[in-house]
Amino acid sequence: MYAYKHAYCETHIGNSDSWDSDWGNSSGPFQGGDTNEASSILNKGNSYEVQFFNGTGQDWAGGHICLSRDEAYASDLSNDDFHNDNDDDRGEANDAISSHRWVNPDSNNCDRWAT
Ligand SMILES: [Ca+2]
Repeated sequence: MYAYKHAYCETHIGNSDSWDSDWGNSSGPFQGGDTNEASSILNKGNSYEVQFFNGTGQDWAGGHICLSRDEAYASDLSNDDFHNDNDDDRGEANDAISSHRWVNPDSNNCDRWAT
């Protein structure tokens, strides 16, 4: 998966074929200022979906949004909300992703898909 600071995959923040439970700590593929920065995301994986979270930690709880397999992408997260945000304001997923993991497509972990 790939994450970018701006819409339409401009200004690469980072990429990972693994998971990272905190994009703001000092370990893993995403660190420090990478948290709450992503405005577009891409999944080039063929086998697994990517679940992105508003929060951090290996409980993988709280709001999430997903990308499906085979080059699914969200070109502008200002159109997207986390799954537990059902108000009328769109765009809360923008500059708000703080962790990610890969999930099996059969796991039913994803309740909302980025567009
Ligand atoms: Ca990290």
